[in-house]
Amino acid sequence: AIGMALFEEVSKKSALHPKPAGLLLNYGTSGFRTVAEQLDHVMFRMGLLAVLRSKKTKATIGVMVTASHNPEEDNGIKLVDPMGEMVTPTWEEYAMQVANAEQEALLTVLGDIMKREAIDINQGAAVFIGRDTRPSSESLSQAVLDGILSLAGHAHDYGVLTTPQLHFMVRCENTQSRYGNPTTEGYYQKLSQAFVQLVKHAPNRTDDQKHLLVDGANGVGALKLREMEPFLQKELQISLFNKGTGGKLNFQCGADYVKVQQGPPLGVEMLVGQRCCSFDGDADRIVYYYSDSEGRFHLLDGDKIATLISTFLKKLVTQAGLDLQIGVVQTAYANGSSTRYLENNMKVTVRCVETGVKHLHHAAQEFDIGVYFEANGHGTVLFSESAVEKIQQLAMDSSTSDEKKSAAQILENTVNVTNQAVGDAISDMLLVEAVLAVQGLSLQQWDAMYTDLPNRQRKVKVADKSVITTTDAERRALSPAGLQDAVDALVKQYRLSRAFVRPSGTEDTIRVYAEADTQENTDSLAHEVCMAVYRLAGGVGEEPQPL
Ligand code: G16
Repeated sequence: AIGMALFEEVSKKSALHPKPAGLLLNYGTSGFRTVAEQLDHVMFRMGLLAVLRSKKTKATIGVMVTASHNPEEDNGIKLVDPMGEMVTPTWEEYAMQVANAEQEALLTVLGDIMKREAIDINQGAAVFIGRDTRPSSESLSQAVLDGILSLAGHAHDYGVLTTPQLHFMVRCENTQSRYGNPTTEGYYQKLSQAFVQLVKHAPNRTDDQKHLLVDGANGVGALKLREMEPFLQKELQISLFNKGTGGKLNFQCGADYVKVQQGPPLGVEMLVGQRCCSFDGDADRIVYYYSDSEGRFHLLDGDKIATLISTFLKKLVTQAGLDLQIGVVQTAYANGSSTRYLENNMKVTVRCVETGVKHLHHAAQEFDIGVYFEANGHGTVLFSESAVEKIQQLAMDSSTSDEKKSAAQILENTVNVTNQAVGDAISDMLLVEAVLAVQGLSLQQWDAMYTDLPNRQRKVKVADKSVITTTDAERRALSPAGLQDAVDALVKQYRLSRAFVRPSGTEDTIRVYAEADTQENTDSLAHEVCMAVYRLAGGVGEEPQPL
């Protein structure tokens, strides 16, 4: 009887969030993502689905309203599972069924999922909601709330949060606060305490060394960083740009812009050699950069961050005498030089998986310490439970040598400064800053660990991006016929070259990646691959032009 009444409520409320007939959306690399106007029904329905997921897992589930690096006009939604990780693949499938059901079929689809998953309708449900600063996010998160309440779920709306903060809250809640307190204050406290402890191992830092320029992409990261500053006890002195007070979100600024353009964002006044970083629109990505005395721009992307962190961790693990396997997980976008450096110089295991944090996170869980980063700056470090226990025991062991103990204490604080739920620009920033400080490394020294191969990312518009399918962690195209052969033939004409094409899972476009011995050759390879995509995969609009 309870079930019937609830279903009537859902039916009534869903009529207020009608689905445009015929509209079909994909749960992509990181949830649903499209122009904000098309998303109201998706939001309402994801509220419903989050309640079911919560009943199923008997835990709090997260919903984040954001389109991250996409233009301000877009929006999207990400579902967060109990440990703060991305929702599991079977439920991505359900998410698509629920989002795409025509109005009259919605209740049947929900009923089927409940049957398939043996969900008890009387089980309680709780959902945490967060949203970014997009103008459309407020009303869209109201729609999520409507969905949750119409299925009688309990909702906690955090309002504006970074995506990683929402993931953090969910993990804290479901570990009964062992991971931290599920409040913004809890987040600031946990991360900054660990950071302050870490930089104690680097006494006498000058003001210059504590100074960092941050491009907030005109998004939520800027707001939250300002809130966090007092907790950092002046150990980090931040000059914040693109704070969102005037400029447009992600427009000519932010991590994605800087990575793709390989140049500085608008609105940041950088002096020669100054340490700068950019967040993206929901603050789950970060890249570093500086400009040298000849005015050359140097980018330190996700690959460089992964290398810096894994080198640091390996040194500490060795110094502590711990037997822990460190692995690095990358995607096809990882610069060839970074992979070679990690394998040949660092002697760590490297794995390559498909684009999307969900894939990297999963692969990183197979190591005692799994460092995962996409080249675009999305990543974090995962420490297995047993690794954390070993580190903690050693840090407290009074019989151990000072050297080992100090290494273990640094490792322990490294664990605590890291947001293990998901890649997090703020947490990654603190981690990088601490690693540089503790090792006394300058940005230039970090940059010199290896030299990136020249690389280029481009986009090609096609009529239907699903005509391109890929295999081998997206490094090879299976369809359309002839495309991979064409790419192979082009790659052969250059030295140290590599290229691949794949459909984006967040934008309506095909992405093209190329690298080769010189920037000129890379650009020409990238252009030729774009032309092959345009010709063989149904390009629309103007032909790709050489850069
Ligand atoms: C999202 C994903 C990332 C992915 C990026 C681009 O980032 O979380 O893992 O690399 O999209 O994906 P694609 O090439 O499929 O469009 P964000 O920061 O936009 O959430």
